Amino acid sequence: MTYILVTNDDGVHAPGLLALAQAMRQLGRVEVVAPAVNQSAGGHKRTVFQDILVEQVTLRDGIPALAVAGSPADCIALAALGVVEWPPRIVVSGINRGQNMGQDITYSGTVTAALEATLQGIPAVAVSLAHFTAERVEDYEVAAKVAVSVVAKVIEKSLPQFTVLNLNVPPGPYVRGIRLTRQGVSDWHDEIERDGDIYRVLWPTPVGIPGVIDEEGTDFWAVHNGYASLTPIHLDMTAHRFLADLAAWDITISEVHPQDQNFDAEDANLKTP
Ligand SMILES: [Mn+2]
Repeated sequence: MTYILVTNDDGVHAPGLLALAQAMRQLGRVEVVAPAVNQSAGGHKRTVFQDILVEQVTLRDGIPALAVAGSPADCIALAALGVVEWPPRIVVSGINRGQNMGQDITYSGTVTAALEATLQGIPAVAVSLAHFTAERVEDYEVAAKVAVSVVAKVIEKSLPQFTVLNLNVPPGPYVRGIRLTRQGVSDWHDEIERDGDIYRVLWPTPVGIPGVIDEEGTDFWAVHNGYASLTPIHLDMTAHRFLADLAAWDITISEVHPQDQNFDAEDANLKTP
């Protein structure tokens, strides 16, 4: 039996999660562990110094689920640490209400849940629908079908270490196919409002996909052109192409230590975490 863990960042009662959980039942046994409330744009947050409440809930079609008072990454960590009965063979995160492309993926709880899964040694796919106002389960059905094709292949092939797949599906109803893409560049313009001491940062409200640099071969380009976009993402965030330039800066330091006669450099090194 293939155990599939489904999570999201929009919260356990989001329509995209229900559509995804229903579709994944074609591929194995589905367990749902998801945030109790919307955690969108929460990034790769983990709860480590506070208690985490986990409650049994029932989704609209009767699927049992665990609602976690925490982040998407908390959900994955809890599952990997034994909160679910069986170790998940794969994690599928989504279907997010709205795309997760370009550098927005570092904000995305949908994507960071997948990143947490690969840290825990579980292959993972993040799934997003490029439609910020999709409220009905049916709105997510096409994206769920695309996800089934991708997830079935990942179950067969697995994924390299620290590597996840980021799937974005255009708002439909037709999807022209799937394109392997690289991460593009998003170019949002946040705005701020002030009311006395209260500041309100307004996220851009996208109509379509504005404000992006729409270069061929990117995730944005594919979705703009009616294709599902599949981007492999790796957790090695080193800017490899910049390393040689940085070396040419020739940053050096002389030995650094406190001006304390009793300072024991060897002892200090031992205590360095
Ligand atoms: Mn979200």
